[in-house]
Amino acid sequence: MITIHINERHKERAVAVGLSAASMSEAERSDEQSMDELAALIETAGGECIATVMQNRQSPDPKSFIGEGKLAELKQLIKANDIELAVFDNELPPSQMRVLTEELGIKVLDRSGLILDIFAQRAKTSEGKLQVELAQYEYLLPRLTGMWKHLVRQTASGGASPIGTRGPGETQLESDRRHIRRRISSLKEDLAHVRSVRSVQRRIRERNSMPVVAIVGYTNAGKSTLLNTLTGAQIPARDRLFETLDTTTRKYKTDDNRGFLLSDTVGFIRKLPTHLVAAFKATLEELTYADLLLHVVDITSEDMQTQIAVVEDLINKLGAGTKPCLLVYNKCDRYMGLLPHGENIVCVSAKTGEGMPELLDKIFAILSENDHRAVLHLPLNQGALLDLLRREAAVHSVTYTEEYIEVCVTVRAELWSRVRGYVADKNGVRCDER
Ligand SMILES: Nc1nc2c(ncn2[C@@H]2O[C@H](COP(=O)(O)OP(=O)(O)OP(=O)(O)O)[C@@H](O)[C@H]2O)c(=O)[nH]1
Ligand SMILES: [Mg+2]
Repeated sequence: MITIHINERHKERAVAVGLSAASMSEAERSDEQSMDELAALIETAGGECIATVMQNRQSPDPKSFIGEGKLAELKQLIKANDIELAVFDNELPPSQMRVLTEELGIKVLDRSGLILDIFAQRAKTSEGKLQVELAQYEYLLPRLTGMWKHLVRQTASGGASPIGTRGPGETQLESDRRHIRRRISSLKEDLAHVRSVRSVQRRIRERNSMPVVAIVGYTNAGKSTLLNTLTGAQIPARDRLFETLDTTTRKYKTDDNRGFLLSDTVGFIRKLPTHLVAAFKATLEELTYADLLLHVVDITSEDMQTQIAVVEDLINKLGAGTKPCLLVYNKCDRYMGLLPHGENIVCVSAKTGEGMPELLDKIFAILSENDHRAVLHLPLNQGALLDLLRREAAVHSVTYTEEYIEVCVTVRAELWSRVRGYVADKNGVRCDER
């Protein structure tokens, strides 16, 4: 007899629970869309969403959050379906999470905990790992008493560990809060170091005077696909939430030396744990230094307007609200409806390449708003400056005379101060359009 062994990883059976209470802010309430998204998050984390339970109340029950009756119903459902994990769509206060864990007798996570778990699973670079670990500890600190005892059993990381158990291991968690506080401050120091390395890189970049364009957007909108299409990068792009956690930057350059640096960033989602936003600030700092943001929107998503609002809110929170921004409606190849249009709007398909020329035109139009086009008369001994212009600016023509080198050039504002002293007499030659 031949036995075929299929190595199938056990998928934890989960129930998604959501509360919509009148006393909650609109963003905190659960609705059908946020529950669908929660189910997708459960799958992303490696679980299986077996059932969904929703509850409406005036305000959360101070003890059991969803109320006694609903709790009893949930218990039954869990028993009847061998459910091992309950995930709440709302952020659970530590005391209610403790009560729910005891009452239900299974693992209880909230949306923040689940997202943190996914991030822990995905973080690859040392910076990403530091950021996630910091966010996890800050999330855990107020929740230490009791509830994590049976949750966090073994050691950190590893793709096969149950949902909610990746990250800080048992030995660390069993030690006292002081230890965790110490760890938090050492993680913060490490991240500060990462930040200083970044600012050095940024200064080098500024000297190069390449403008920076940052791609932002809701998770799964197609940000990485766009970067890949424009620059030939090969970042994994998949139909999964939070595929990308690290910022990747690539150069886009035209034949005539115009170009920009294009950065892909971590996707946003509604109810993103505050600790995670704070921890990812170093990565997302890229946004505040960008010359232009491309806000990528999945036009096929039923939830598009909320997604746009969530991303805009986070852009504002990160201090990049005043940046020039293009709204890039993506996945137009799969959309049959009326396409939006407007000055700062482009409709594209990152997958088929449709709309890329128009997108690039708009990018260059915004980036070149502060450009200077001029005729320079460089002294003959300024060959090095001419070399710099050839590398960093768009040189339209070069003519050598006996007294000077005449250069017709378009330069970015950053480089202008280096060359403005050489601008030819106003009555001199004009720098004609090519
Ligand atoms: N039909 C279609 N699918 C697209 C398009 N752009 C991206 N996709 C698909 O959408 C899914 C998500 O794409 P990604 O590029 O990984 O999205 P992302 O915004 O980087 O996602 P995260 O990194 O998870 O935040 C993938 O399955 C892509 O193939 C498009 O223009 N048309
Ligand atoms: Mg991505």
